[in-house]
Amino acid sequence: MVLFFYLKEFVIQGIISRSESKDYYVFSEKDHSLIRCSLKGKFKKDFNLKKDKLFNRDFASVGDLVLYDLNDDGTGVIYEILPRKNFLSRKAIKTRGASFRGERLEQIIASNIDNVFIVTSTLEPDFNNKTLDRFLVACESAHIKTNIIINKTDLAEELSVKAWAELYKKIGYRVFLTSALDSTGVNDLFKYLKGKKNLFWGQSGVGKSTLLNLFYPDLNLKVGEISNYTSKGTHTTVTSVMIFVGDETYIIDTPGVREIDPFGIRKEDLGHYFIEFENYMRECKFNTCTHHHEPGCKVINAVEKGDISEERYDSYLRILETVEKDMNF
Ligand SMILES: Nc1nc2c(ncn2[C@@H]2O[C@H](COP(=O)(O)OP(=O)(O)O)[C@@H](O)[C@H]2O)c(=O)[nH]1
Ligand SMILES: [Mg+2]
Ligand SMILES: [Zn+2]
Repeated sequence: MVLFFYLKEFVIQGIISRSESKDYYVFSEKDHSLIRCSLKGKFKKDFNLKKDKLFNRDFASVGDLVLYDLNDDGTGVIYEILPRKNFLSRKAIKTRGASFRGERLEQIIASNIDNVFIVTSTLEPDFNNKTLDRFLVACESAHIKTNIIINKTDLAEELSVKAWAELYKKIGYRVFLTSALDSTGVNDLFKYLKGKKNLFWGQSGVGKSTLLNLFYPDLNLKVGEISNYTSKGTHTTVTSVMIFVGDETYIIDTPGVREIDPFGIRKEDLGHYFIEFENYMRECKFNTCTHHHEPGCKVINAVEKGDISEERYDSYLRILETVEKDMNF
């Protein structure tokens, strides 16, 4: 018993802020300084068993609560990753030699998140509801509180996206209309970040980093990073970065992506992640209904009556086509 208490004194907990090749930078619980850590050998042993490169990156993710020991030189060794409250992921992009048996692997974006903000823009890039819905499905399947930002309102002459904003509000999402250029709507958004771990996600170029720099001028996040490909066309492993901004508040900026595929979703479960389908789905004749063609489908019925938007249903059908592709259940 005495020994137990003695050891407990030396347990140091932290949160992974970012990874860089084999190193993980961990916020120390005490003062939020960043400690460069390596992973203890036992994790690597597990990795070798998988014989797969991508698993290496996904062992520990940004946002993970970890326990680590300090070395004399101030670096650390992570010896335990605590269970995740949640984690956000996507299908990993196809990388030659990265997968075995041909399936697409899961890439974790971050874990232990309180709020996701899916950032879109009115123009440059054009607002794309299908892309937004793919991001929403990924968030809903991770059971994380999800919000929508439509940025660059200064570019849209008369707010062409207003109908979209109304649609998503009606479904139940909080929708923020912002312009990082003239600061429209940003104060309202700012209030929701306090005391939470907030992840900003969305296509590249929509203004994630610009918005975050506006909230926290000290951040100096790089703006205009179009993709995670270098000028030579090679893929660089840019990952998410978690930053502590004071007041128990953290933000996670994510690297540029063009599209995402939600990971690990079965056809019969997809409807749950279109949150307005939920009430109708319960009444479908078959409990394995995929709301595609089945007789007695109440979702199809609601689309016909105009209670579910055709655009959302159309998105649903498109994702349904691809959701189990390359999967290995
Ligand atoms: N007009 C306008 N441009 C913006 C706005 N927000 C960001 N931008 C520009 O959009 C480009 C991409 O911004 P960035 O923050 O790097 O996007 P990210 O890839 O989502 O992080 C940059 O040139 C920004 O200056 C906005 O509200 N209005
Ligand atoms: Mg960015
Ligand atoms: Zn149905």
